[in-house]
Amino acid sequence: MTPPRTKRWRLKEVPDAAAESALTTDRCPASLARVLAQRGIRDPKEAARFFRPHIEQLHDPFSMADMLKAVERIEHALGEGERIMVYGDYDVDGTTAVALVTSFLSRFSGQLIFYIPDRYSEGYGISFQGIDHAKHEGVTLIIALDCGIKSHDKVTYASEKGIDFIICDHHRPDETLPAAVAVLDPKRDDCPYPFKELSGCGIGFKLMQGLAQRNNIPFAELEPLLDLVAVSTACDIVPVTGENRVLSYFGLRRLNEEPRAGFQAMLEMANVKRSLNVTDLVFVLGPRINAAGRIEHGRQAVELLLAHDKQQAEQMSARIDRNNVQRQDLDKEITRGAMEMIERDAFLQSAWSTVLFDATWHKGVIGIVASRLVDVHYRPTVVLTESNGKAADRRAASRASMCTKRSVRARTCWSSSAGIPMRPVSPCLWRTWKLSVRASRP
Ligand SMILES: [Mn+2]
Repeated sequence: MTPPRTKRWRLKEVPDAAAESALTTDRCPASLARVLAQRGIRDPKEAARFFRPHIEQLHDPFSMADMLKAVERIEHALGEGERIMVYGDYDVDGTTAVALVTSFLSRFSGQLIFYIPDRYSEGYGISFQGIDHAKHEGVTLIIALDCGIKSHDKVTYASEKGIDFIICDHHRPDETLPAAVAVLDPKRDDCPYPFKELSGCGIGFKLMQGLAQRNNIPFAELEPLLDLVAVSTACDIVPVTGENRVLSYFGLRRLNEEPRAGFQAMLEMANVKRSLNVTDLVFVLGPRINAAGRIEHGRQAVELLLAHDKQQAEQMSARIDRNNVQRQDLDKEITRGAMEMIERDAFLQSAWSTVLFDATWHKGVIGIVASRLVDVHYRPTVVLTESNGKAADRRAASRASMCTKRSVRARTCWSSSAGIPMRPVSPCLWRTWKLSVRASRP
């Protein structure tokens, strides 16, 4: 039997000596200078910027393609008293973005609603169901956050119903963009925005910054929103460099000095009393926010983030904490089951990939389980469960067409540690991978 393949460590290159010596001063020892140089910092001035983030280092929101169109459309909607829907995904980036835009716009409009799709019945991104709900509510403008860049059909469907879209996304676009009023996405080829790595919530923030800037609202009034940006930046695993570092710095300060009721309640529930760092956002706040969408509904996370009342926040936070405990139990139990499946099976132990199926596994945690298996076995991993009450038998589970025929949910995890996101398996990928599939039913 071949031993499990282990991680391969690749050491960062030693930076050129010139940068290293330029950075070495009385206050900056050589070891620190080397680490800075490895991060691409060239001189003491850049190092000072790195250590002392300043609001002035933020970029002009109007250098983002379509920003003016987006701001003008929102101004028009506010002026006419149009009903606006703020739409976002059920994960941390989506729910923080929805909370951010909703809380800022609610200062100018009493005609706002927000919408988070159901993880299981609607899935990621913009749904037809969400648009139908918007129509039913008399909405004429949807602001989509952290999603929508590939939703060509949904945007067209909405426009046929008289609903405009503003899309704020940070995922890579297809060759064409959806026919929205404005598409904010620094990863658009034609977007001159100097920083490409904002989170979805970060783009929502830039939109609010643009709106504030054009209406002479001082930056101080946007600052209370930065806690949400910091949490999204940490939990969406976007690099904490450039503008993200500035936003995170001020967001963390806000969280530590004056947390909003929802975060305060979550921190009390988690019994965290010290000052928070970026890692705490990922491991303390992130899983709790996500647990709402995994176990019940992402809407609850947004309601908690928007809460003003301490007592109300505490009640909501307790509920989310119960979700999180349940998520942890499922996670532990399913991870143990999955590990045992591999241990029991000589083939799976020595295979180049891991593919596991169990009809009883909870849909909300199989992605986490897949990443845990990657941490141990370090190979491409697919974890499958059954969805919508349809059975997948042994044979079906070994066929490529399973995903389409049997609506079995799949999550792949090539390597979470390499920073590549998890995404659903397409039937086409199934055919090309030629993975060895082992299915087992309890
Ligand atoms: Mn995101």
